[in-house]
Amino acid sequence: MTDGFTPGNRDNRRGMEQPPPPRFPALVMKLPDWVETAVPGPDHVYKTVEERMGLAIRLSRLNIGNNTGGPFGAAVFDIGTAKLVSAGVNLVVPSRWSGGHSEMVACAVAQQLFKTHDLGGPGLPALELVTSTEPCAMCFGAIPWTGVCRLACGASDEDARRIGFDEGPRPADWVRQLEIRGIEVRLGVLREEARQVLDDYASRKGIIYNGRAGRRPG
Ligand code: AZG
Ligand code: ZN
Repeated sequence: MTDGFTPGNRDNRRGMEQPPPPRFPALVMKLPDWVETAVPGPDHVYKTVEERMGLAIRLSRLNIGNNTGGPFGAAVFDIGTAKLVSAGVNLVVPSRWSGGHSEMVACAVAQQLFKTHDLGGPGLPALELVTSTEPCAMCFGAIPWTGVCRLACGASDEDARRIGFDEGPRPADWVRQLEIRGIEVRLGVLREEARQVLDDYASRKGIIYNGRAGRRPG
């Protein structure tokens, strides 16, 4: 029914009532199209952690070059085969999702591929998350929930803060806290190369998208 003023849902061609549009939008998240062509084929073996980090950094650089998000890239690898499982880039601004950090995106894509929320679940290979910058407080909290069992990081939290990102209140013993939960952590892998992407983003005046535009109360 319509009130005669507001456009209704009547399909005039068939004279049939259509269901109202959903009140809440569906959540759809998609990697930028360029990612498919930016990664080597599925049989490529990433023999070293530096090679795996090289891919995460490459994703971070291409993300700013293509204007598809912030200066962060991540990837999930099968530890046994050393092959790529999934890729992630920062999608915060284009997806209008504050949680769209590269680590969360890479894990979410892996979870869709394996059809489970738990990447440490039965029958799954052991998985490593490689991120171009150390996880922020949000991602630190979320990583144990993803089910990965290894984490490798490039640039440091300090490198990200230096260009203005508020990485949140991560505990000083965050590495130990992950290790207690069965996640082996490696820091500073190709740090200089990873930091260069952050610095380039800052020089180009890329958006620093902190919550509340970085305003403090008061
Ligand atoms: C971020 N830090 C990391 N490590 N990754 C992202 O995608 C981020 N976005 N903002 N800070
Ligand atoms: Zn994060």
